[in-house]
Amino acid sequence: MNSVESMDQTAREIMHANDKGGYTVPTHGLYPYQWNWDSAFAAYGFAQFDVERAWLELETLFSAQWDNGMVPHIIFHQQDAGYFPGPDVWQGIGPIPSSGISQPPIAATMAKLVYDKDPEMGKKRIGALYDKMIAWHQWFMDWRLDNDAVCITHPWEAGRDNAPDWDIAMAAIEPEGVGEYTRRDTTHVDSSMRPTKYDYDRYIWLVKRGVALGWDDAAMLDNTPFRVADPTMTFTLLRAQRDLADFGRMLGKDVTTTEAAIKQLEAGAQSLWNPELASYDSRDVNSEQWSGAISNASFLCWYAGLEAPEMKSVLNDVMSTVKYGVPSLDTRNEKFDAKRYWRGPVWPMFNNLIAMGLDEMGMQEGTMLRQSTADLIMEHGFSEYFDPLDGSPAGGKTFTWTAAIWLGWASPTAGAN
Ligand code: 2M8
Repeated sequence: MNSVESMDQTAREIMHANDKGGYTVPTHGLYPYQWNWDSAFAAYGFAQFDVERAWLELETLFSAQWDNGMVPHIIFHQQDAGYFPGPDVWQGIGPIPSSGISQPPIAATMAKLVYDKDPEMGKKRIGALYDKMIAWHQWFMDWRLDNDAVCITHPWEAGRDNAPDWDIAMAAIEPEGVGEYTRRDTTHVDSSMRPTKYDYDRYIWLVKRGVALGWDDAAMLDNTPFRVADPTMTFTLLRAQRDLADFGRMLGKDVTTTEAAIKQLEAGAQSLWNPELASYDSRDVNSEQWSGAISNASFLCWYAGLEAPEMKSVLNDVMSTVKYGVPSLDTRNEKFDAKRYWRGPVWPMFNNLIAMGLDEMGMQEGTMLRQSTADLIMEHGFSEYFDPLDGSPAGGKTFTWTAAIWLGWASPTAGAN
């Protein structure tokens, strides 16, 4: 068994090894670019030993912001043949080559954790980022709402790429004209741990649709084939708006608009309550059907600041079926697949977000989740995700966000420095 000290040391080494100077790759090979929410986690990890570097990570992320406020999900700082689809396929229209969709907005929340490490430095750095965060959050409010819940326009936008939440919407797509392409992910990772060709055909088809429409938000909304109201997006934006409002008050800004958005998103969150499932769920906007999936995103309700007492027994039921929770899909769901990416595996960084909410609500499950995540990483390393039944590591190795949340939360020494 590794010692805590050697684990802390390895985590810092992973962060350094994945640092490209100003931004961090999730892991070399599989993901050779800057990803949006991965970078926010990276900032949190860096803040444990280098607060200056943490702010730089967020500043680099926002340097790719589009004129409409959108902050892209991938930023292609340089070409790399090891990843598909790259900048030539995406044809983003921002200041730096990028993808054309966004990702769960956790940057303001992570910025708050970075700020707390050194408020004096934080006061100097948050000012320039604040307006950019406001513009990004407003872009979600303008273009992504349905019944006041936040929708995704591509499975990659939620960050839970092949989650069953999108199966209905994906089935409605006929991926004509996608043509031949070569995936790179399955040269790095066993294909049984990755999305299928069926998924990729539709991912690429949706990217091509965006390119054909010049990534124009209004045009893309028209007859949109893919629009799913999602707990990941709704809960993370609700939380991020609260944190941004706190920053705004601290900076002496008028936060009326952000406060109104919080009220709106609180109402929107209730439109994700599936009474039959007795859980928060994803809702397909076009077919008006529930996905019927209790996912790890369902448990971000507390992180969003909702009391949600009825979700406590749902969490305990799901946790009782696995050795290491929280599985990305309830094991009792027939689509559960222990190793296939977002259809079953446990993701330590997701646990971190869930536990933040549990802790803030004074629920002891937060401490238990932290301990179980620490055991998982101690025993099985810093992988991208893990089999929740036996802990076997899956996906990419030496992963930035796993190292980052180890340093910031899971390690017994977290918070000590
Ligand atoms: C995964 O997604 C990318 C596409 O964005 C991929 O599979 O190529 C997801 O796990 C996503 O949440 C994550 O941000 C990204 C990089 O770690 O990988």
